[in-house]
Amino acid sequence: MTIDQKFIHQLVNVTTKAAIASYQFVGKKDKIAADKAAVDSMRNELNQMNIKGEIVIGEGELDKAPMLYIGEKVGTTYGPEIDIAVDPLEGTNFVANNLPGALSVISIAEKNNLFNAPETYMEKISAKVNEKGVIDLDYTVKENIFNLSEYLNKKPENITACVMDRPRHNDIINELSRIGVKIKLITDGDVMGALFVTDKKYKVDIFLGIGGGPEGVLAAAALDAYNCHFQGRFLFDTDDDKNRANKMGIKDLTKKYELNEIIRGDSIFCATGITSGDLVSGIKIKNKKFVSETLITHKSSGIKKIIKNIDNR
Ligand code: VTB
Repeated sequence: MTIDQKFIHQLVNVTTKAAIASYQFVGKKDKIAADKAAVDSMRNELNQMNIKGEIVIGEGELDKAPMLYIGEKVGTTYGPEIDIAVDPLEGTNFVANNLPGALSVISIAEKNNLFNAPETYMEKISAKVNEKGVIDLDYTVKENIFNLSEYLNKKPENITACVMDRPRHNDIINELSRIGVKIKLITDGDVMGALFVTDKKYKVDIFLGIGGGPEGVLAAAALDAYNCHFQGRFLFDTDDDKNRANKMGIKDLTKKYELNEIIRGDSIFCATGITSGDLVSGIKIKNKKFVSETLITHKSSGIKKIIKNIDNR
């Protein structure tokens, strides 16, 4: 089974509208209002789609409503059963502070093909490698870099690693520096960070570190279409996290997931820029119209492209 291509433009519409809604808050120092605008818009647009949709990766669980919460049903119900992962505003700090890289992101897969996980941290690694055993979450930083260096036929000092700038990554960053790897530090937005490995133009060979689990699942959806390697390991630190994971049917809390255990079968991924970043341009206003860019991937048709959209409001 595949997901009908007609859903691509409907999803581009969903993330584009959410991006425009959030754009009104660029530089306004209000993360919550920016996020709420994106969430409200996304829910409204999803509810108009002819799908029987369920949010499996969202912003928290039921108690955190009015966010798009895990388990929330969306769509008219007249259509296929679809699992949905959303990050209506990825990079709330970017919008609040008018910084590059804010995105509105969604991914869909057929029912039961998208990992159902609570909102916790995830240890992640990605690279444009389609062989097993080159990079692995269980390897040391050094092993990963040396293996990748051999695989890419590139000296370690010519390899670039993208890491989120967090104290928890000090050991990774120090080790990368010791080996002489070039580091690309990002302040937030690790969906984008993980996707930098998809194309040479971003000049990133490997992405690693701990970030949001939902962001990891979303990145995996796009990486699948690019035939990249991705592994994720959820980190369930508190008892509350562990109980929620158990309730969701996750038995082994320390399991390392391969990309095809996180997302299976066909999928669509859309990310629309809110503020301009390396991946896509942000919202621009030209002749009173909103111009946006969206990165789209559709696994079964092999579509991987950035499209421009002009919103006639
Ligand atoms: C990331 C990143 C987000 O949160 O997953 C991160 O993609 C989670 O880590 O853009 P921290 O708690 O350390 O921030 C963001 O930075 C913000 O939602």
